[in-house]
Amino acid sequence: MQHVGLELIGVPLAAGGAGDGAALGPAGLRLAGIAPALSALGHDVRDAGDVAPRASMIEDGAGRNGAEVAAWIGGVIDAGLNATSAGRMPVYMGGDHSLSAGSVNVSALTAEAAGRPLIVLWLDAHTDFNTPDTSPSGNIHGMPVAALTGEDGLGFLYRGSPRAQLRPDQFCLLGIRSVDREEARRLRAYGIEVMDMRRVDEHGMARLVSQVIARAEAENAMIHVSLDMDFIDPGLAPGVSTPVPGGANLREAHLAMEMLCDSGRVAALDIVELNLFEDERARTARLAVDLAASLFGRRIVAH
Ligand code: EXY
Ligand code: MN
Ligand code: MN
Ligand code: MN
Repeated sequence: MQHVGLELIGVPLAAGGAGDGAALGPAGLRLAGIAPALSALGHDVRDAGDVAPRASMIEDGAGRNGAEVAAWIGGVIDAGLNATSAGRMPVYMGGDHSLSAGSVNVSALTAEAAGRPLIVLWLDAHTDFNTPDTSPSGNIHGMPVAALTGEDGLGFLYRGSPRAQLRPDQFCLLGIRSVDREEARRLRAYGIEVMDMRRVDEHGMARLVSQVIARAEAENAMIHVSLDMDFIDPGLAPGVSTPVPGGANLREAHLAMEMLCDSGRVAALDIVELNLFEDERARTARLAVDLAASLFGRRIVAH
């Protein structure tokens, strides 16, 4: 792949998730060697350090820890725009998945400024399309897709920030196997594309990822890759807060990354929901680094 400037942005955010372990995610990715792994592929890698939450004036947030999550998302948007305005590609190291309400917004703003559409490939066990009204837990990491598609009850997350318009048809959710009842009803009503694990089983990962890339080619779109580590089967990636059996296997996950790399359309990467408290001998942290390496050009053999 073409060598690019990559900007590592740590987001030690756990307030949007279940439990506190996701706050150690950036440290885990750094210790597992994400910077040298990407540098070894020829990229110019800069570690911007950890995001600072914005001083928040919000008192009327919703969901659990709403005001705190909003402050972090403000910090994510500032750091992401700082990277993209300097022509660097952000790699957001979470932290829980609520951070993607900010990171995907940055990619959409950046694509908009370049006159390009954006497609969001959401690799996850969950659809993250709850709202404060439908959520069974109140945890905002189960809501970022709703926030990004303009759900009224989540606009507070963007107060004080520029905000892009994202339509439901710009999202493709892949690897899904846990959807709440009301969430499922809303996904259908909004027409969001859900490629669940049954579709992976029936059609294979290659065909599904090809479809996403073909659409991006037809629209000349960029692709934001949002990788929730619970996308992968918990037998391989136990270090997550909300494991669901029946996930992607090792080769399916790497193949998706390799194909996305070859598309030349990746705009940004989120690596989220790594929870070191739940990990076993750092295998999930190491797997996350290996998947990032596949996305940025590592190959078994050169083709
Ligand atoms: N759907 C459940 C909820 O909203 O509480 C679980 C969400 C888990 C979200 C993880 C990060 O992808
Ligand atoms: Mn998620
Ligand atoms: Mn998830
Ligand atoms: Mn799609």
